[in-house]
Amino acid sequence: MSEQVMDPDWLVFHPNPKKPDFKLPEGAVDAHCHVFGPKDEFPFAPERKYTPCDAGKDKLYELRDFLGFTRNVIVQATCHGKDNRAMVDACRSAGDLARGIASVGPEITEAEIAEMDEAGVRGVRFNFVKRLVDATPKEVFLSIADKIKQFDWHIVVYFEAADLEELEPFLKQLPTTVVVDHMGRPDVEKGVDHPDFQRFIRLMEEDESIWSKVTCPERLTKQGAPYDDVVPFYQAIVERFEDRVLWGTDWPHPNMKSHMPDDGVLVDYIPRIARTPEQQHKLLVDNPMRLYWGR
Ligand code: 0GY
Repeated sequence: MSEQVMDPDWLVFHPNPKKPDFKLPEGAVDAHCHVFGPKDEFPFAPERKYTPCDAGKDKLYELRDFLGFTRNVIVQATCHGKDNRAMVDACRSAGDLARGIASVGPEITEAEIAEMDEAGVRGVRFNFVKRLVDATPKEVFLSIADKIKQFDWHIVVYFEAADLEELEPFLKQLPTTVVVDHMGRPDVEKGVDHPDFQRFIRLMEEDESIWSKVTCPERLTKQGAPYDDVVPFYQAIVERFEDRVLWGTDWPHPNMKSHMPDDGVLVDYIPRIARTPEQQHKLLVDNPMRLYWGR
């Protein structure tokens, strides 16, 4: 897959989102978003599983300002593989207003980690979603974890609900804070009480180093907007673990096939995830600031 041509079924991010009615607290962080290219400057990786549209830092920061966010955490997207240049460039050009999560291999050196740290990177992502990446052996992930822990970085993991049972011992073994993307992607049709989601809740109860992103209703919903079917899942997590949750737009929404969400509508959904102003402040300001700007 070397040609840098957008996939024919690719949905491009919303061209003109609504201005949110929900007023974000001062200093709010969009703690899960990506940059794609632009491909002429930062080509997509040969091993990628999809070829997206361009969605560079300028567009991301325009959206940040329009929605009322102050800061971003930019997660390396799989279409860039382990070439972190687009993400690092975006972090550097935002000054202190962006942090990054990288994808790296076991060959990463301390000097390379230190250089990314200086640019604002604060962690690595381990991806277990089979449609996005080829599998990486757990020993390889553990060796990466061992290298990054000295930098006080943490680990973001992306997996699907059915895989948690197999992954649980590995997650407990990781030596840093572990942030789970999109609550481990529960199957919302199965309900909050299903053993797969209960396993995730139990894991967070047992292991205080595990955090959750309460993100992506547009990905998890089976009913579509206004995403009523996902609300109980968010509330189950936020009510129990309000000090260990993060929120982000997921702009530019890779691999959305059903519809492209309006980012302003996603911001307006936040009060259904975190119901009180105190919970909203923790979710959008205190928690991401502690994890990403704490030093
Ligand atoms: C997400 C979700 C997806 C993709 C990626 O890095 C990526 O390619 O994260 C997805 O397709 O579910 O978290 O943005």
